[in-house]
Amino acid sequence: MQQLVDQPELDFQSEVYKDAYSRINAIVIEGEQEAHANYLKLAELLSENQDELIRLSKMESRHKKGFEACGRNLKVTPDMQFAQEFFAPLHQNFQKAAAEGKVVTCLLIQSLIIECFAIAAYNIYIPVADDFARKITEGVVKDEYSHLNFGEVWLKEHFEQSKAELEEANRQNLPIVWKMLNSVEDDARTLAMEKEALVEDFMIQYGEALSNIGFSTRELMRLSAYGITG
Ligand code: Y39
Ligand code: FE
Ligand code: FE
Ligand code: FE
Repeated sequence: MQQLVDQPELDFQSEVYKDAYSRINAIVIEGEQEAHANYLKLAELLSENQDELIRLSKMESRHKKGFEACGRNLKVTPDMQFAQEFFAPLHQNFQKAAAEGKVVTCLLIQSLIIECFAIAAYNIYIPVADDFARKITEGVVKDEYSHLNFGEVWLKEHFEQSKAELEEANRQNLPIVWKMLNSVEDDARTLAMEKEALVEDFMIQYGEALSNIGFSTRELMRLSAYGITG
């Protein structure tokens, strides 16, 4: 993709860039690691989709390896402690839902919210990434659309009995996403990823997903903006 004319040249070797990358790269590595574990857990909970979910979990492991290579390529050590704290609230909510057998909540957290977050982040990153990371990320983002599709198809097929749990899970988890975005806003900007663009892309992906599952326009507008200002 063409560099915007008013975009200052990014220096991928600069200490400022590498410092921000140590956190963003760690978030992505941790996210892929947790996504791997989450799909294995979903494979346990949804035995009729076991083989497909195990296949998705293996894709997440490959993504993790790819992003670890991106960090090594820039000679950056990922700050995994930061990344674990970053994901802790969503991670805890997923674990709790899984322990209670709440498959719909687990799917909303991983296959809708986290996948839409990943798709938004990777779409915004690709045009401003270094050449090595861009090639890796282009391959990964295609997979993430297929993970989102798994969640959409399952929830569409079980829409009527899932609707109330989806609303409640959205209410508990979407505000966490806005907090997560705020907490990396400065680092993302250092990588030339603007928060406004991330929010916009997330809302488009998430709103489309809710629409595909069966929510009306009115419902999905309310759901996808929940907690964004407070
Ligand atoms: O399904 C997946 O592979 C998702 C786990 C990966 C999440 C990646 C989260 C990226 C957030 C980056 C924020 C940058 C501003
Ligand atoms: Fe864990
Ligand atoms: Fe992934
Ligand atoms: Fe994924």
